[in-house]
Amino acid sequence: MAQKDQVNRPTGKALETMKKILKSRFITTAHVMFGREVEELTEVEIYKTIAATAKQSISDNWIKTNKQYAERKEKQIYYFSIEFLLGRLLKSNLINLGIEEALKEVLGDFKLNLSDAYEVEPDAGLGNGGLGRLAACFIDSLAAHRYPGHGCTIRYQYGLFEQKIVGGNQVEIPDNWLRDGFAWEYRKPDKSVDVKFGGNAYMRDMGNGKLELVHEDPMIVMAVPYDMPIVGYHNATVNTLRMWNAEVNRDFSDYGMLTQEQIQQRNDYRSFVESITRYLYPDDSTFEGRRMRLIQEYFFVSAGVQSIVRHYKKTGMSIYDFGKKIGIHINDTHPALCVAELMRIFVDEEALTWEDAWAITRDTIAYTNHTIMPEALETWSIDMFRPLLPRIYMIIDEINRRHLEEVRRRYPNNEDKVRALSIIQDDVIHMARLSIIGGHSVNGVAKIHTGILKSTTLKDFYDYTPRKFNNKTNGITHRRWLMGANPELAVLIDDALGSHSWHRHPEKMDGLYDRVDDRNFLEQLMKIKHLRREGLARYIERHNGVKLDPDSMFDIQVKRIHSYKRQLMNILHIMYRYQRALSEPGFLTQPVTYFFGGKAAPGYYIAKETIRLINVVADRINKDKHVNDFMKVIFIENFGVSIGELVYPAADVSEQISTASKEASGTGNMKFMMNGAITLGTLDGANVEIRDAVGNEHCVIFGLKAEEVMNYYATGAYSAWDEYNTNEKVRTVMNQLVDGTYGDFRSLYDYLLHANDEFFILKDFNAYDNARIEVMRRFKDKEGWARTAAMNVAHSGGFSSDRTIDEYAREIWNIHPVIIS
Ligand code: GPQ
Repeated sequence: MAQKDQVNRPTGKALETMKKILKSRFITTAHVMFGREVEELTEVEIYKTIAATAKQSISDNWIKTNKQYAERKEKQIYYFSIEFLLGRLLKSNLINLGIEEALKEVLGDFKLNLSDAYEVEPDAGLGNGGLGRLAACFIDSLAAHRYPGHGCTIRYQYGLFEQKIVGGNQVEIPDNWLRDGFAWEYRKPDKSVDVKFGGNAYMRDMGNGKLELVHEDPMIVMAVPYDMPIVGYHNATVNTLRMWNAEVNRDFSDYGMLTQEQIQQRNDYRSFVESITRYLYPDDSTFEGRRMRLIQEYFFVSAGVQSIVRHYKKTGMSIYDFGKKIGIHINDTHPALCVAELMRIFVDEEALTWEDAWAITRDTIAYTNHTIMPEALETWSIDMFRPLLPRIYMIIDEINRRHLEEVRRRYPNNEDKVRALSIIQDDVIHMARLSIIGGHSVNGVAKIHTGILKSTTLKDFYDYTPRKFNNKTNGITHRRWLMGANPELAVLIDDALGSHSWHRHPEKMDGLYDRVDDRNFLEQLMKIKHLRREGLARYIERHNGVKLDPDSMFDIQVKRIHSYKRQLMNILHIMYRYQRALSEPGFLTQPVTYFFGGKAAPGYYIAKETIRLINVVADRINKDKHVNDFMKVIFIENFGVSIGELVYPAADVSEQISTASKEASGTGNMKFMMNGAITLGTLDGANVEIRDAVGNEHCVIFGLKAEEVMNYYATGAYSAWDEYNTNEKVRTVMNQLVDGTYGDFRSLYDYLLHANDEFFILKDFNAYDNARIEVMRRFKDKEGWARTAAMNVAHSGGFSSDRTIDEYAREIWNIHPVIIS
């Protein structure tokens, strides 16, 4: 980037001036918002006053940014995602604005503590896991690198449920995150648009040889946008995340004139509309096929696309240049209807020819795939789809008809190919196929994942249009996951590199490579790790009532609970070691604290039983004086972004143990590595690239390879029973699931044996055992371990989403940094 980095931390006179301005704004804001002196504010009011003070540093740049993008007719990117898992925003906004230090001091003058205020903010939990958090990291990096790139999503009234553990079981509590209002949003009712559902759509002959669309009796839902500023890091860029809310489009107060039936209809309509944006669906990587989910998808797609076209037309640019000036990125297939909605607007409203509309649409759209798991792929039955979205169905049908004509020209007399490439097959609409056909780019999220898409999952499409396919390995924003979550480590890196430039150019972190043999540096790094373990231990003592040893090895698996992620293998292995420890005194030599954290989808029985097993085993072990100095097991309740900020920096070992081929990328693996944990993992997702970056000496890899897994699936040659019968370690712990040692876990036993262990937990068990022994062996060598931690931090710059976003910008979107002045 051309422009020189600005100074990060103001000092001396500049700091004094900044403090003065912030202080007077802070006092005035308290007066204006709450009619109170600062000393009288409640906790929530303090938080809100700080947020509003920060907003005053944002708004000028936000207006400027929008104005300059428009004036310069810059190409804009819109990242459509049904989830944005933002977490808390106050701290990251203050860091990005460069006013955190100054505000801390201003608050100090009032005997207030900034970190207390951070804790008051609820997480914006508008996502389930990796996919939603990726979107949040991406918009941070877009703004940091001054790209004209925005987000588009749903403003759910309730985010992902809050998890409570009651008697070992997960209980779901609604996440009423908007209860006290959301400080960062701006309602823009004048920018509302109408979204149509149902009714009757057909083409009418105009008499002059022209056909015209008629859409009779649709139900109209008003989409109202709420905009959030996305603040660039120490620059003047402020992009926008637009969140759509569903509302009734008129105010019905004239009940007196209506019949009972009409009143009933209106009430039904109102309750339908109000339910559209009420809940985030809590399923991660699993397709549920619920009608309301399809309604949500079209709702935010239609609202988002309509508002983009409306805004574009205001700039006066030609509709034929739309694809050169606008990019729409669809994050997985949930926003795939962007393809059909763009076509609808171009053909029905802008009167373009089908051919022109299609060329522009494909120029505009790009798609990211996030999984190869068949149960996650979205397929809507025509029976459900057509009555709900009649015009959109007609358009998809026509897209497919023309597409298949082309397929038949390419592959004459090959109806197998036609079926495989058809968007609609057996009365079902395949959303991934629509996304591929309707765009110019398809990408996977890690090298191995993209490879599998090309060779297996999407092979027919790769053969058909190989040039559309490309890889973009995921990344995470190091500003939140390192600078925000582990400030002492950030300062250590600043000092070691003698510069702040890695804050926006994370690849410069590899300069730390020069320090991995520097004793003093390693000592400080280990001190910081200790500090973070103490912090997590304090949190756990408060929440779980269990006292932990901050000198023990912290071995952590935090992520959604899912069979393929194999939390079950982890806890079975802990059961195995515990059982050995009881029968062989002296078996345990290395104190280890094992942590789990993550939510299960409410209807996912095996995942919920896994949580119960972890909690029952934890309770037993934590109360057993025989082993207590050497092992403890902790289930961290309600894992999410904010708790993650406490957890990742405290880890020594990062558990990344998914069945090879199943985890598309993983991003938690990157958060751990960046904070100096060693990866204990399979060759899956981005683990492969982490291994390539740090080398085998600085991670521990085990288990079946992706090809081996896929071979077993293809040949059916794996038998869980054989594994059970021939492997004593496996048999011992399996039997404990049903012999009463921990109560009754027959469902897990049956899942592994009778359902043939679809994720090879028994098969990989011994390899996992050896890998864990290897990790403990390495941990005992304190110097070697510190060096490994340093190597992981040093090589983590390539896993910043800044790198990922630069690649998207260059290779998919064709956008450039815009310097706001
Ligand atoms: N992912 Cl399909 C989700 O979090 N939810 C989903 O519904 C699907 C994928 C994850 C995927 O499992 C991880 O491996 C990725 O790192 C993440 O998306 C972001 O790409």
